[in-house]
Amino acid sequence: SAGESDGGLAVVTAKPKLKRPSMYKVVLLNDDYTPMDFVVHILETFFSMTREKATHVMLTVHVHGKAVCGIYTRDIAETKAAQVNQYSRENQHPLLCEIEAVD
Ligand code: TYC
Repeated sequence: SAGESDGGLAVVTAKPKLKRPSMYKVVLLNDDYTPMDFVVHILETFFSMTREKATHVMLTVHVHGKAVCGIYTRDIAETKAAQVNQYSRENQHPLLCEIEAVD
């Protein structure tokens, strides 16, 4: 604390140095083998998308090679990507989810 010679009644003037956390995109990558229905299921389950939104994002990945599923703090983004990759492997699909820093 600032001010040690006042018997505990200092006006503490230190500024709280708060930084917004760095944000990370969770990105889904295309492959030739994962069924479209499984990708839609992933987007509904792990990213709380409606069927319509999930279908649109899945088709964006299918056509363009990748798409952003969501933007989160680093810990949440890492956990989402790890959960998607583990669940995909458990179901024997090669689907890949990655994170990348927001510019
Ligand atoms: N390209 C896959 C297919 O034709 C579908 C697919 C979409 C796979 C999105 C992965 O992230 C993905 N069955």
